Amino acid sequence: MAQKPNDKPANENKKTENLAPHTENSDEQFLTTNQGVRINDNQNSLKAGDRGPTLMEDFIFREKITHFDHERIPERIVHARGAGAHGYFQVYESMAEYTKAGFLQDPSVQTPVFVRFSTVVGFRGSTDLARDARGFAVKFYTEEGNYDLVGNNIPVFFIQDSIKFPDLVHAVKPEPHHEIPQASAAHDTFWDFISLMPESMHMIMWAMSDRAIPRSYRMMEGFGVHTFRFVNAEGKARFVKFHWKPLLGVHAVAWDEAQKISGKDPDFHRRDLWEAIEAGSYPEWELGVQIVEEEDEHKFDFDLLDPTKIIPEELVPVKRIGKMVLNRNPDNFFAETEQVAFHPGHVVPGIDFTNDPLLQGRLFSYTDTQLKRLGGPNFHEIPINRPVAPVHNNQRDGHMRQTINKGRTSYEPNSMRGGCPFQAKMSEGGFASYAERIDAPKVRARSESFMDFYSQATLFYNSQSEAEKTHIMEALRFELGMVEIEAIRERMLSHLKEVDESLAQQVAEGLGLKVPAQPKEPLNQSIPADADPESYQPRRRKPMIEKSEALSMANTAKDSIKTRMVAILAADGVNEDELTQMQKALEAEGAMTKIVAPHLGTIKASGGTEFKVEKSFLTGTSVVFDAVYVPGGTQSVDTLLGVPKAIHFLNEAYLHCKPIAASEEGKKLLLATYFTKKVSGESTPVDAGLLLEQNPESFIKAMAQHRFWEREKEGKVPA
Ligand code: HDD
Repeated sequence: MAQKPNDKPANENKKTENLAPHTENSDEQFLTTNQGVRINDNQNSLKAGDRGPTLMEDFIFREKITHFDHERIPERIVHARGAGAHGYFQVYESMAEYTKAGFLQDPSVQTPVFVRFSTVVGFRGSTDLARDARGFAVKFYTEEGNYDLVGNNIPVFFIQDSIKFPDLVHAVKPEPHHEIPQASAAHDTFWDFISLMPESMHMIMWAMSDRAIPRSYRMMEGFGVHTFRFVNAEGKARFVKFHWKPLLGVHAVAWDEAQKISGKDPDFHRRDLWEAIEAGSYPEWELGVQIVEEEDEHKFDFDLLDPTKIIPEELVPVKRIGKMVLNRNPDNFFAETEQVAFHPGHVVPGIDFTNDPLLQGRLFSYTDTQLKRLGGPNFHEIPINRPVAPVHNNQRDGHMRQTINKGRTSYEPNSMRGGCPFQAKMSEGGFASYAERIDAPKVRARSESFMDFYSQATLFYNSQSEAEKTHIMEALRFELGMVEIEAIRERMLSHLKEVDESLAQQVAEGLGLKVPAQPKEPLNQSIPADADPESYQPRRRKPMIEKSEALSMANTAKDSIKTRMVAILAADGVNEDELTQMQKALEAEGAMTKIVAPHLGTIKASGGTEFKVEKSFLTGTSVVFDAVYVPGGTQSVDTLLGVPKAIHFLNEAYLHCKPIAASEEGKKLLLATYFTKKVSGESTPVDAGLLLEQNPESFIKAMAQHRFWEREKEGKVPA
């Protein structure tokens, strides 16, 4: 098994070894052509005379330019923008009762993984902070072959059948005539489509929630979405849903903040992931499973095969079965993150599919897309895609074939090679599909059990905290506000009414519309031409539960400030004792601090020590920090009082509901802000995120809360 020998660095494993022969390091080396010929002049092309034309003979020039001309490959049609990392997965205890998957048996085994996080809609060069679902794709390099869990940070999907995927993606991508807007669903074609697809309503609730603007890839959940199957060594199958639970909790930024980050640092999430790993603060998730016995398949008020539904954790608890740690950044973005090819159909013995019609379609799409994107059928030979398990078969040739297959036979059965490579019995690890019994007519149809479009959208909405509900309402006002065609807005209001009357009402107010009493046209237009529309009408089932705690981010882990970024606003003369006391206390809890000052270089503290300035008010911005601290020192505070951007920094941090701390003297700067009355105590209630004395312990506690959304009710901070 892929166990890590003790004498190796912790982030080396069998996959690192597998990548090693393919890596290149130019240190101390001569520059050469691709043929290995050393180059003597890389500055000038070969010419007929020093002012003459370039000669065709110049093989160095030709090779260099030709390669350059062919550097680009098609980006992914969805999930084009992403960031990846290496790591490992380790199971807590054997899962043999449920699955024979080798990597889920032995708690002493670390299985190498490569993970790629992504936004869905935007192009490769777009922004990380778009309102969007995030891809969460994990490749496990197991001893039995690669297993890919290709999920999202949202547990449901927009559509129930893959045949609608091209329609969905065409609708959400920039509009075809002018390619506007970038990385955004806030436009007519998307909402036109959605307003005619009631099955998307549950996903829409998630996409309009703060889940769609995560604080960090490291602070989001992941979901396999579909119901899969676990199969044990006795051949017994059970349904399973996969979850990734981040140990840092699930946290988001504010929408205004997300929009600003998109301008100030469009690489915010990939930078955050990279820097955390470089700093040794390795991101960690627990893998959770919800297991359902086959005989319980029809016990729920929804269909387990419907990818627009969750199994509420109250009905089937999530059992945490292992941990994933990301501990190594890729060496080369293109070679690894861009060329990695995921596929929900990459499974290992012990894990199998169900008939979820979205999953079934995905099983076709992913290989097909890699053929186009990576240029041919040998993409599995690209180093990042190679399994650590040996590969032997009779597939041959094709563009860019790397493997040199020995021998005369490339067919089976054969006698000339004693039948090799030979089939494996199930007892020898051979994959055999779960023998599900199917006896049904061949029809183009959708099961009536998929027709409950609104109950779980309502369940999600009802499970949100007050602040989260407000954010959903505001997101809908924003998105539908960007839509130009009024009929689309109205259709959406009709759907929202089905989810929650008061939500529809509030959104309607923002749009200056009335919630339609009766929709003008049928809201479900995904009906086959010859079908009886009656059987495609939405039907509400009585929900088994009204609320689910796990659906609200307000109930997430709030016990750590590890890797949170704190801005320390300071200038020359800053109170050295206060500054260092706070810095030490925060860093001891795993937070990171950066001094933000009027200029770069260094500042001289009251005790004479020079402190490095990480950001000036020009290069730094409050939106990339989690919290702000203002130490004292008369000279420092007086200087900052004369810097409007320092005041803006604080106003903005306050607007985005972040914890702010100041020492007794630092408080003077806070009195110059828009929230001065809160600082002077003239206005109540007391803000638990505003710490007005030098008290690292309280600041740490406040930071662990992440945000103080109740401030939003004040609604008048001009930042
Ligand atoms: Fe997909 C990429 C996740 C439905 C077709 N998908 C892609 C990636 C993720 C997902 C995370 C990026 C992988 C990477 O980082 O390289 N997709 C999902 C989830 C879905 C889903 C969670 C619903 C549950 N996808 C889906 C459907 C289809 C596709 C229904 C088509 C029938 N997805 C693709 C694709 C992509 C892709 C076109 C684009 C690039 C790629 O595959 O490698 O084949």
